[in-house]
Amino acid sequence: MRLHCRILPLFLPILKPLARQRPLCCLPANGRPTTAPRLFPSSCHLTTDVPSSQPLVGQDTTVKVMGYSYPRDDFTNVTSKILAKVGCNLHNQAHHPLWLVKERIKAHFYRAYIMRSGNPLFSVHDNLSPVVTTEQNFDSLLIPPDHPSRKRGDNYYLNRSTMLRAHTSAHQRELVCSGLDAFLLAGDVYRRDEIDASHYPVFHQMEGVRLFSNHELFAKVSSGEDLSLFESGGHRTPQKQETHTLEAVKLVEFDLKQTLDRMVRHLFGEELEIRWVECYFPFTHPSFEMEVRFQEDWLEVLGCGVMEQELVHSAGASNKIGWAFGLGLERLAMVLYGIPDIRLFWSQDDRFLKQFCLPSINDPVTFQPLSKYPPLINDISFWLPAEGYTENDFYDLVRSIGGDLVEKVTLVDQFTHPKTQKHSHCYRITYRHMERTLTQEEVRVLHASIEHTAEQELGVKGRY
Ligand SMILES: *[C@@H]1O[C@H](CO)[C@@H](O)[C@H](O)[C@H]1NC(C)=O
Ligand SMILES: CC(=O)N[C@H]1CO[C@H](CO)[C@@H](O)[C@@H]1O
Repeated sequence: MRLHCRILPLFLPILKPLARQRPLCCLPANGRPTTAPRLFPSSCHLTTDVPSSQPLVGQDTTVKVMGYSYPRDDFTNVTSKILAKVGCNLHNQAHHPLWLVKERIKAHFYRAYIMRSGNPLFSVHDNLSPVVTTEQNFDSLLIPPDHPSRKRGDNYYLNRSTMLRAHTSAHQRELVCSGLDAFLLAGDVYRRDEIDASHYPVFHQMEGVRLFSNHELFAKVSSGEDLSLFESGGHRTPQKQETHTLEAVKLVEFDLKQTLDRMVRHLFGEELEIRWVECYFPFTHPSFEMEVRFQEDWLEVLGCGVMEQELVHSAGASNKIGWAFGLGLERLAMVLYGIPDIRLFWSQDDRFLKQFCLPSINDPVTFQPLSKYPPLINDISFWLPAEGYTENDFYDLVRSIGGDLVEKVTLVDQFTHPKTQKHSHCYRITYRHMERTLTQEEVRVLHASIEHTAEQELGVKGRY
């Protein structure tokens, strides 16, 4: 345990190396998948039920999540549809494509980085609660109090000081604090967002952190004992932070890029074209994004950088320097397995899941599309209230009522009335069920409920 840190409750199971895991194949001789015990609530599936008339968390004075009640306040904006996803942990569901990507990354790190004792260097944490304080999610990462990423419109708050984490980086400081120098962390993250084939308000991330002492970093450099990690009186430049020496930063940056290069080549193959783009994060400097060449395009797959020393210092590891990276598991799985729509990850359809029951996690597989059932498309137009309306509020409301039956919502038209100066929006909602054909009647009921609730909750005035 590091000095100066509050002691972490030991809810961080250190997972066993891969060799101890149960066999990977879930296809017995007769070719039918064994039904895994359903450990998660039915709301973890694609939502197929009829619309509920009370879409938003009701008038309760508390919000219940994972067996704990949080008093509501003026910041609370989590919906019951979102709360129902907490605890699903798709990344821990054996043979799920998100689990496959996580396991492949884990196996790679376990095999490629071994300590002298023979144990894996990186520990893996994939069971931390997604309920975090705003302090963890923002302040611990040096995100300023007025930073736009804190907006209520972009996050799910339980109350003013508690939220569903918006990124796995929310745990960096506490894990470093608990004494870890090298770890991977996977988990579900939550963001209010638009709705389409690549955006879903719940997704999964994997985070990696590695810290070095003076000795560890310079061990391979001749006369390395004369070099140091830190200097006083230095300046912040595009290459480095004020407290770091340039030689230390360059070695950390090299190790970071080499580690991630090896990881993505392990996933995509040696031939992969990779490029690094400089970018900005409040909690790393210098910072980079990795892009890979995929189907004629450059695709951003992860963000990373040299950890801000202030963060490392506040976690009680002042004598070390480190790197951190974060990646989206859905993004990687969609590319690796050719999965076209992010909502498919929530499918419990055997025709989807069965395709990922591979004898070995490294076996290549390309998703074969389920037959697509026809969409039903309905428009909704309304006058906006004079103030206080945001598009994300409407997306969230549609998601709350329509659940996964909503494939897409697009703003197709907007105009301002020349006389009254009132604004009007028209949205096109595409409804589609992944597993059967929707009826006009089902969609009519849903659509009417969206119209009605939008008037009640958002103060809009229907134009139908
Ligand atoms: C939010 O809820 C938590 C847990 O009940 C509580 O400890 C905290 O004080 C609440 N925050 C605010 C600002 O009320
Ligand atoms: C359900 C709920 O209260 N949602 C709110 C979440 O936060 C946004 C932004 O402030 C509000 O507009 C929503 O009404």
